[in-house]
Amino acid sequence: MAQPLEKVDRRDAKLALAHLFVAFAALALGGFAGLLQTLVRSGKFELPAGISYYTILTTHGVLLGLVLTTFFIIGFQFAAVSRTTGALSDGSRRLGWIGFWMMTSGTACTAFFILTGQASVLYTFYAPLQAHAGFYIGLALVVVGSWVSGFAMFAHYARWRKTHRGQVSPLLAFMSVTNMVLWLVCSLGVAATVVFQLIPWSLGLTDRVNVLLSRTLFWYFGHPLVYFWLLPAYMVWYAVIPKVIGGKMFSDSLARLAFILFLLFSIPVGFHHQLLEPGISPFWKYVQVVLTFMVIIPSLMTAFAMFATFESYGRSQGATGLFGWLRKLPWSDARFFAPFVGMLFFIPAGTGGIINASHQLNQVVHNTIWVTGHFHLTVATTVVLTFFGASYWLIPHLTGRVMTKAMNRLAIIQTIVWAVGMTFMSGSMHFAGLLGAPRRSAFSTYGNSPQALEWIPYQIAQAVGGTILFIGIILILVIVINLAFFAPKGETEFPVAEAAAPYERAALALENWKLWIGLVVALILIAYTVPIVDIIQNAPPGSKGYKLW
Ligand code: HAS
Repeated sequence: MAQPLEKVDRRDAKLALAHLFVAFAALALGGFAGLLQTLVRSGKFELPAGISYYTILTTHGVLLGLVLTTFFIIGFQFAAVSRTTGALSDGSRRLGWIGFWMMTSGTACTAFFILTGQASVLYTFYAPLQAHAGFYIGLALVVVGSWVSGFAMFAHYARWRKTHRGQVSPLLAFMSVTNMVLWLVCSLGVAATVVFQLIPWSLGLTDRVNVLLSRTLFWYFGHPLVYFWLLPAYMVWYAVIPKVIGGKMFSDSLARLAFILFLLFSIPVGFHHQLLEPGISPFWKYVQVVLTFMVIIPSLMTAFAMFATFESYGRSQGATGLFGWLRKLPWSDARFFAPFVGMLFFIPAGTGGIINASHQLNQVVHNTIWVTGHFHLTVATTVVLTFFGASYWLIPHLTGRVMTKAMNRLAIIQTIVWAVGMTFMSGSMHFAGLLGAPRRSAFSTYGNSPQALEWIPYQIAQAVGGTILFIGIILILVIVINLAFFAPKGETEFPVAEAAAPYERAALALENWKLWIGLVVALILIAYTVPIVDIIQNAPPGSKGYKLW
């Protein structure tokens, strides 16, 4: 396998850093909105100046779910490809900057319309709720900008392969490319509904919208979106954490296979978000639920690989007994501790996902705040804690600084604060959801109905958790600002692990993109063609737009 390069090129570092700064700015603003939401839902606090709950809920979801994640991921991936396959060419870097500015101006446009109360349609922007056209146009710019960045990565990877014929590409580059292929294929769905349905409708060019079609196109994008968030966390788990703990990666081929399985199975499954939606035949829901259970397999493979990595390392250090290896792990190193806590939370988070995907159980939890609890464990804990853990080496690597012991200690405290806050908030969301508390709703006692009154203590616990989490946001921002501008100058490693078996050579077939993309297209056509034709052919007249805020 080719020797990985040691450092990210300085010009690529700037590009990556620019993305990370926007991501953390989104975290600051979106996190503050989150704090306000939990306070409002406790029933003990009202927003001043007539600000709508739904305005801050939209701000929170868009900035954290869409902006923080997309910017962090693209910045991280630019750094990863530059580190492992060499400096970007001038052309690719220019494309990267064009993508960055398109995404940033799109975000500014969307944020303007949300903050001025003209787009309180939440992050899923379900029709027939209708936002100002500027909201959709801004989002379209973000998506197209991310494609431009994706093309920059593809071009760089293609150049590397041309000059390294017959070689397997470095793992992090392979993973970044897989994630961008997944993103490109799935975001075609959201681009289609935004460009062909929602923008003309919000501009008044069309009067009515096919609601079911727009939701179906949204979820064609919306579920793979969650794996677009998850895969960079898995990149850190597979390719970085083994090096951080001083061990080796369990298997390079297993990691690649897991990523290919995500590419294949994460897209044709959107109906598991629409299991209670009328207008889609139960047969097609069943097909997509089966495919959903397929996409659980690569996560189970990842759990296996992580356990194997940790146990092999512990045993190599002389650990004995069933769990003796746990004691050998570097608990005081925040680069390991934060992602590890993320992994731990993924066990209940993933279990919750399997419950959601089970058709009958979905009837109990759908549209309840249980689902909000589920995604705060998955994306807001597993993924985000891993991103924080990665920032502890990535930012100083890119800025030419080193993390001090004091900052490392603060990062450990930050992780604990996050875990405690999320246990309160997400735990009570799960319980309240089981008692029927709805999601996407402001505080209400529903005319003091006894059932709604049961939810109040859980909503207060959510506010307690939300407040603790906000302290966690302040802590991470202090650390990030320190690492970017104030930490002592020096060299920080971008850790990249070696495979346990150095002679292991991943099958070149895993990089046969024609084969994998062909299979992806075939699976999508099987899962979606008949239902979409049906949704279009048997469509009701469509709906006018509503502005209910
Ligand atoms: Fe989900 C709804 C099903 C994973 C995010 N999900 C959502 C929404 C979001 C979201 C944002 O089927 C709400 C969307 C909205 O606004 O309406 N989800 C699943 C399934 C999985 C899953 C089957 N979701 C995720 C991930 C997300 C995410 C990942 C973000 C990053 N989800 C659903 C369904 C709904 C849904 C339905 C719709 C519900 C409804 O009705 O609206 C699976 O991918 C989960 C598989 C994961 C595992 C866990 C493996 C564990 C690992 C950790 C190992 C630990 C180690 C450390 C090694 C099987 C890998 C241990 C060490 C020790 C010492 C113990």
